[in-house]
Amino acid sequence: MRSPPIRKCFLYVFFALVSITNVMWIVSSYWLNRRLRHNAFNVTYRENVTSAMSVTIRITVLAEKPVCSAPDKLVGVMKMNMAEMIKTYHDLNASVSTQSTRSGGFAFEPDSCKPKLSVAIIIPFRDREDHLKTLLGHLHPILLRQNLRFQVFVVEQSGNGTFNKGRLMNTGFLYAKNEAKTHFDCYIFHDVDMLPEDDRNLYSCETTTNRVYHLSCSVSKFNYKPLCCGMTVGGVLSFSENQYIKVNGFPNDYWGWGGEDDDMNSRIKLQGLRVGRPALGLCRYCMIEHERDHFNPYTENVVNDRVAAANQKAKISGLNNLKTNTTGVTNRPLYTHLYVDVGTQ
Ligand code: UD2
Ligand code: MN
Repeated sequence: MRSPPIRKCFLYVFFALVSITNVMWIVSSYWLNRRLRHNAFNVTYRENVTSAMSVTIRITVLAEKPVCSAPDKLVGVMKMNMAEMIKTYHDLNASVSTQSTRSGGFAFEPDSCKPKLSVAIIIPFRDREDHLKTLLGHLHPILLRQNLRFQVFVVEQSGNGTFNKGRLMNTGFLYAKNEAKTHFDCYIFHDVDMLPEDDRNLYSCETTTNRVYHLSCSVSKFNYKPLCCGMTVGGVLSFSENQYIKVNGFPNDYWGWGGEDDDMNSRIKLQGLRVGRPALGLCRYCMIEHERDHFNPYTENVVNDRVAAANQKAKISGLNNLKTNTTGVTNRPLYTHLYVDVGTQ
């Protein structure tokens, strides 16, 4: 049966009004959001657009966030079931937590306060996607609990040539320092397979002393034996910007597995810096078990010769003569991905 014209008319007017209201609501929310950001207010909003007719926008307007105090939500020792963690690793295309805000560019920070420290995490990478998923799902909530602003840079070596971890580290550092939109106080060089076991091990650095920090000083791979004085600085190592520049970064000429960490150890000493280590219980890390990678072979003689010559070399191989080519940069939900041609041996 056909509706009488008057009813049809009402329906048209009704739908027109609803559509106009929706459009106005979206436009005004967008405008408000931009204005408030501009005025240094903090706005968090969530959009859930299920259809043109149903728009839910929640806007929380807070005055300027307070500066973060010492972290008070740390859990301490984390019970980690590796078998479970590896099975339930995180989807790299999804955000980990709703408790964080993007701050200028692609760094994260806690919703509730303004961090005092800003940290770049630099991960050398190739062909370890499962490790990356496990690490990021685990690390992101810890860094938020530590009240940090942070951005993760995954620096992937392109092609199948021999791995060169030093060049990847240096490329990641220079990108984070010069190209990222956030200023970083600390640069933390982080193997992809290292999972912190205690969130009181702060991902920070010393900006005013001569100490760099070896955050991973007790590792499952070495049966949690304390790593100390004169030993390797592999795994997870933290610098201020000036400290990393002072040591001229990692050496560029270690191809394959081994040596670059020992060379770094000697660079640190050569520059009169010291290696600090957190209290033993705090610096426990679980290294995900793995085989040696196919394109990361160990060449004993070459490594030993180079480490012996490390002190002479520190000034001529590192940040100051790095020649790599970053062929792609992609900002993904959890990290910034650099795709790097490190050159050939
Ligand atoms: C030790 C050190 C590590 C490094 C290495 C010698 C500790 C806890 N770790 O680790 O810092 O100095 O010896 O080079 O002391 N990677 C890839 N794909 C590859 C090869 C390497 O992603 O094909 C990356 C990844 O981040 C990995 C890191 O390089 O964690 C170190 O390589 P590794 O895990 O094979 O070396 P490992 O466990 O002997
Ligand atoms: Mn490893």
